[in-house]
Amino acid sequence: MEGLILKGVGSFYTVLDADGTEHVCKARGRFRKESISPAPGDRVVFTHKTGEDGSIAQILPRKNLLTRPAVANVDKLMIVMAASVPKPDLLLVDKLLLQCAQTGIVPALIVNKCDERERETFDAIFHQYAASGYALHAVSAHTGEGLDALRAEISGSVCCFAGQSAVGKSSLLNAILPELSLAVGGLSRKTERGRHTTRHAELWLAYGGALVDTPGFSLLETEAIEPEDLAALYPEMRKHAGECRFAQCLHVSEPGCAVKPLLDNGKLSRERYERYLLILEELKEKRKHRYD
Ligand SMILES: Nc1nc2c(ncn2[C@@H]2O[C@H](COP(=O)(O)OP(=O)(O)OP(=O)(O)O)[C@@H](O)[C@H]2O)c(=O)[nH]1
Ligand SMILES: [Mg+2]
Ligand SMILES: [Zn+2]
Repeated sequence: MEGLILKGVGSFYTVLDADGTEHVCKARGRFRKESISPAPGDRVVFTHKTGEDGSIAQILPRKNLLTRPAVANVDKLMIVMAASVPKPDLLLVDKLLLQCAQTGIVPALIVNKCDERERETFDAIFHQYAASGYALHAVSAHTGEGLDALRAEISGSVCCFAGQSAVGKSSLLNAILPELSLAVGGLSRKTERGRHTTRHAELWLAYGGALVDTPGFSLLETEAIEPEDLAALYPEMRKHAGECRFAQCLHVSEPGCAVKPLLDNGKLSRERYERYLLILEELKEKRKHRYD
């Protein structure tokens, strides 16, 4: 029979069948040998007998796979940040956006805790991503601000919520789906960081699709990016890259570059460009080591 994995704890998986019944299943040893593990979001073939644990026999082909934690077949990645604390890590946000661009997962930027927005943090996020064209939502799990727009955004797709610990991913899911009562944590007063309240990725069917809560960051399993290909993964740079004098322009200091001038007319955020340069250096370093 075919089913959908909702969650996995240890070596036990909860599989939902077409009738809406949940079955606890173990994965067959074969998967471990092939070093592939079933993940929430996987469509699987499984067998079961009354009174016994079921058994996952086959994982159907995947569209994509997020890792740390593993989630399969994701349509949209909701990248959640806080408008107050913890302070957003925009380098990580940019890296997640790049991985989405590589894999075709549609990202949306969600700025939560807008009820206690700190002007600088909030404005920085909106200014730096305005030119990218990515969906950008200001929300509050506590007051309900922006949640209707967020519901419309997630409708009909498998949406994975990712982002630093304590930005309010679980709180948002609780607010969107009143029947959920996910555990919500707090910030350590000393470090202003979260404590990883959510331990496992878990999937809930909702709004004609599914919502996935995750602990902390999900990084995608993607191919290495060649430095020359990096800018094409930024929507606001891609639009102009063909206008540079050199086809291989990295938009650093080449003459006749059509991308760098965008900084002066506000069509490219300076902060996001500075982080582009950092990532570009990282990719060049990585390539050096790959061919060492
Ligand atoms: N002011 C305010 N606080 C919020 C909001 N949403 C969540 N919080 C608080 O932020 C803290 C962390 O919330 P969680 O929902 O546990 O955060 P999380 O992203 O799921 O964290 P992990 O599971 O550790 O990854 C809790 O103290 C929440 O009450 C909000 O909209 N406004
Ligand atoms: Mg959580
Ligand atoms: Zn250029």
